[in-house]
Amino acid sequence: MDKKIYFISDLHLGARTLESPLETEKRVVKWLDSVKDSASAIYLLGDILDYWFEYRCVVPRGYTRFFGKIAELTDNGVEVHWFIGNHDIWIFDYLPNELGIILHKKSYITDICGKRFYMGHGDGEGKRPLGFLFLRSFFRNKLCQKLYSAIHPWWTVPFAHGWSSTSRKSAGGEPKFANNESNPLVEFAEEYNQKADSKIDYFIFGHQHLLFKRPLKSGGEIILTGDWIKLCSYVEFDGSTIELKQF
Ligand SMILES: [Mn+2]
Repeated sequence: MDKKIYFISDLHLGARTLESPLETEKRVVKWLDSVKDSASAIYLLGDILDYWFEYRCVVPRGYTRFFGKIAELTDNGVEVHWFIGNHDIWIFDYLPNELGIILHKKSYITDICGKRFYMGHGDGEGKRPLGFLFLRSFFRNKLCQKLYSAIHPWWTVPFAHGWSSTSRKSAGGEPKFANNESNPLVEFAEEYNQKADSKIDYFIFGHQHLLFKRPLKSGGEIILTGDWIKLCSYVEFDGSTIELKQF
C-alpha cells in the first residue's frame, strides 16, 4: 500500500470547555492538510463535535473550516469514515450527503492490507455504569429524537452545551482511567479475541482520551487514539506497521 490510513477521535470541536475552540479547529484543519495527500482513508472515531443535532431543514452553526476541509478531502477521493460517539450522536443524513462521509452508528470490523481491524468510538463495548447505558439508549431512541427535534433550538442548544460540559465530569461523560488500572476496553478486547474464530489484529477505540498501544494476551493489540483536547494525537497505519503520533 503506498497510501496510509489515519485514525483520530475526541476532537470535541465547539466544546465550551476548550480554551479556544477556534484554535483547536484550526489545528485539526492543519493536520488534515498535512495528511490529505498521503491518506487513502481517515477514520474519525467519534466525539468529533462536542454537540450536534441535525434538524430536517436546518443544522447548528459553526465548524465551517473543519467541514470545508473534510469536503475537500472526500472530493479528492479520500475515504472519510465518521463513527458517532456519545457527543455527536445526532448525525442523520445531512453530514453524509453534504460532506461525503461514510457514517457508522456502531463499531465496525474490516480487513485492511490483510490485517483485521475492530474499530469504534468505545462507548459501546465493555463494562459501563448503568446510568451511562440508560442515557446511551435514551439518546439513541428514535422517538426521543423526534420529540427532542420538536423543541425549538432556542431551548435545547444552550441546555445541550451545558450538559455536555458538566457531563464530562460525571457518569454521562468520558470515563477517567489511569494507564495501569483495569480498563473495560482492554478487558473487552481480551475476551473477544479469546472467543473469536478469526482474531482481530488491531482494536482501535477513542472515548477514554488515553493514548496507548498494548499487546493483548489473547493475541493482537489494542490501541486508544487519545484526544485533541490535550494530546493532539493520531494513529497511522501504512499497511504493515501501526504507529501512535502527535501533531
Ligand atoms: Mn466519548
